[in-house]
This record gives sequence, structure tokens and C-alpha cells, in this order.
Amino acid sequence: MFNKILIANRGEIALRVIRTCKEMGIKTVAVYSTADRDSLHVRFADEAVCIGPPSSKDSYLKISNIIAAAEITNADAIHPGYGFLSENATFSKVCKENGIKFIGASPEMIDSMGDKSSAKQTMRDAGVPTIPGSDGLIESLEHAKELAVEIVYPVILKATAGGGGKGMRVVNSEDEMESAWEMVKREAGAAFGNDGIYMEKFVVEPRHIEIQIAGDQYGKACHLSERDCSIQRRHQKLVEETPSPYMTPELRERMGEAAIKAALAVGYEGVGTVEFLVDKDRNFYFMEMNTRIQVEHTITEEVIDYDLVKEQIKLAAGEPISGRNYYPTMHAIQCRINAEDPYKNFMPSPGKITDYHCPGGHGVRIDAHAYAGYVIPPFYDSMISKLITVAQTREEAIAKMQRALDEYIIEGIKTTIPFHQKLMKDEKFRSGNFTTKFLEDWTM
Ligand code: MV4
Repeated sequence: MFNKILIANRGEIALRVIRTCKEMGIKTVAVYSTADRDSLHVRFADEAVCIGPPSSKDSYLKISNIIAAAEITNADAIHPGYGFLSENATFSKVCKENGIKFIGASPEMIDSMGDKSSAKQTMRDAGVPTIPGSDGLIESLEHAKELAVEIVYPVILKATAGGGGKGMRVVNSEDEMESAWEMVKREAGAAFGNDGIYMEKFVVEPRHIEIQIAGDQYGKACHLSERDCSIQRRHQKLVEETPSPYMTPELRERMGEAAIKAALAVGYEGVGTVEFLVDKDRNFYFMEMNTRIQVEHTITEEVIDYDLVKEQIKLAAGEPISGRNYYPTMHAIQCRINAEDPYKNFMPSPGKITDYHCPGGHGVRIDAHAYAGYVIPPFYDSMISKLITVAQTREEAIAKMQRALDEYIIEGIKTTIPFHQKLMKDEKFRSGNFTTKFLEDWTM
């Protein structure tokens, strides 16, 4: 097992990793930018190293500074959390070259899953259902027009280097193709330095359901059931829950098997997520594979009673998995509390938290780095807390969430709490019958 882990991240996920390390008897090193001097991850880690000025590119994304911090402190592994360098192939490679275990995917795995078109082909070859579309990249606008007739409009153009909603355009008919083609090409070239495009049939009003997986170094993989992430706004998830209200035991079995197939096809090591789109007939299609711990891992932990960060560390250290799958016995919901004003188009609201009181009680979990007097810097992600409730049924988890949201006091800044309070009362949300389109028509 590792002796000392450096956490190359900030905020709640840095705290989350430190907590598990403490329980495992592993020493911890925090890294921080000058904007994060007063952060809880700095206070709770055994050691802390300043890695640069506020700007992410000069601190939390600065590979040389993070590696130097690991060498100075003699850390034998690095946990990257989510975001920042968690899916950066170069960082994974540099860790390896410096004899530091990267608690995440190999450079090759990150590269192969990062190219969406080739990841899709790998999955299709492995027998994982994929959305009908082009065989790999499309060479020309003319080719795109021909293909779209075959696939049947509406279609979607996607940048192969994209993901998470960046670099894609829906095309409803041939007269929209040229401008969509030019737009995706230009955006992808500018944003990713790779303007490769592929095409898919556009799935109307899908659900976003992902399967948590784990794989060990000995070729074994298992699944840990699903999370429903359909409640998103502009590709930002706001609420996640498990089990999915849309799930059936039979569909879970099929999606779980497909996710394991995906993991085995690429020899996946560690914890990961296979994202699927699920259509109105409960057909499911591979969308993306995430090679990191996700923001929403918490709800899976609550319903299967399993520490996923601990599992991640154990797998990185070479421990085997049992090989059985895990099924939810409870219902969990997570609301992301962001420093944003839901009444002003979710505009960021950084600044000082003047008063802070956390909800508590049975079935309530909070993963947060906020406290009274904390100043939320304007440089990073606006998520300041994750409020999770767990109960026997969905109805009870919602009731608990409403109670916990009402108890949550955060003064001095605007937060997404009023949004969640309204959502928990919404009939469509309560019915469980919603898709990824749900929040597009939302008004506070
Ligand atoms: C799609 C789609 C419909 N049809 N692909 C959005 C993020 C990226 N991972 C892929 N995305 C989508 N791909 C086809 N062929 C609809 C989306 C999509 C979406 C997917 C999951 C969650 C929320 C979404 C919101 C808008 C669009």
C-alpha cells in the first residue's frame, strides 16, 4: 500500500480523498494555489505545498510544479480527483516516468477514450451497443450530406476530440448541414487542435444513465449499477440519483453487462464510468467512458455501502476485485450546491460566506469545503457543496432532501439551493418521468 498520497486537486474532492487516506493510514500532501491558502484541504492534509498563483494553468494544471511538490514531500502516489489533470494523458505519463503511481488511467487508456470516434469503434467491435452513424471520421461536407440521407435526419455532428457537450451540432435537414459542418470544424480546431468530425443519428430526448465500473490489474471487472444524470443544464449536472427511476432489473442487467464488456475490451484498471444514452424504448447506446472518479460517485457509495475512493486506491496498489457486481438496496439523491444565482441564469456568485449552517440527521451526507468566513475565489468551479440524502425509497429520499435543503443556511452569496427546493416540488421531477431536455424549458 502507498505510504503518502499527494492530492492534485482542491475543494470538496481534495477533502474527500484526504478523509479516505486518513482512514487507511496513508499520509497526505495537499497542493494549493495562493488563492486557496485558507482552504480546508490545506488544513486537513498532513503537509501542504503551494504550487503557484490563482490561475489554474499556473497551479492546479501546472504539471512540473505538482511533480516537484510530490518529489519534495516524497509522495509515492498522486490522486488527481476530477477535472484539472484527472484525464490528462501527459500528466499520467509524467507521473509514471517519475516513479509516482498515478491513481487513474494509463496514458494510453486516456488517449484512446479521449478520441470519441475511435473509442466508439473500439466499443462497437467489443459488442457494446453504439448509436448508428458514420464509420469513423467524415472526410468532406459532401460525404456528410450523403451519410445523413442514409442515417436519416435529424443527425448530430460531433468533434472526435470533444465530449461533455463541447463541439457538437444537431442537423435537422440538408440545408442546415453546411453551416453546422463549418461550425463544428472551426470550433473543434480552435478548442482542441483536432478538427476530426463523426456523425450519429440524433436521439431525441434521451436519458443519461451511466454505469459505475471497477477493474483490477488481473483482467477482472465488475459493475456497481447505475446513476441517472438526466437533470442537467447546459451539460452541467445539477442532480444525480440512483437507482434511476427509469431502470428495470432486466435493463440494469443488460447495461451492466455492456459496461463490463466495455471495461474488459480495453483492459480497464481502476474505477471508471461508462456513459449511455437511453432512448424512449429503453434501447441504450455507449456514449463516453470516463477514466476518473466522478462528482456523483457519492450516491453509489450510499446505496451500495462502499467507499469508491478506497477502492480506487486499493486497485491502484494492485489489489484484486472480488468479481461480483453490486446492486442498490437504497435510494440516494445528490443536489449540487453551486455559488450561482439561479434567478440570474445561474450567474457565478463568488465571495464571502458570512454565515453557514449544515443540515444533518439520519440519511443526510454533505461533501463540502465551505465554512463560515470562507471566501469563494472567482477562479475555479462554482460547486461548493454536494448534499446527498439516502433512504429506503425515492419518495423518502426526496422528502429528506427537502428537509435538508430547508435546514441549509449559506449567507453572503447566492446558491442553487432555491433551484433545488423548486425542483423537489416539481411534479415532473417527482414522477421520475423526465429526460435530458427537462431543464431546457426550466424557469425559476
Ligand atoms: C447525443 C445526443 C443525442 N443523440 N448523441 C451531450 C454530451 C455528450 N456526451 C453527448 N451528448 C449528447 N449526444 C446523439 N446521437 C444528445 C446529447 C445530449 C445530452 C446527453 C447527455 C446528457 C445531456 C445531454 C444534453 C444535450 C444533448
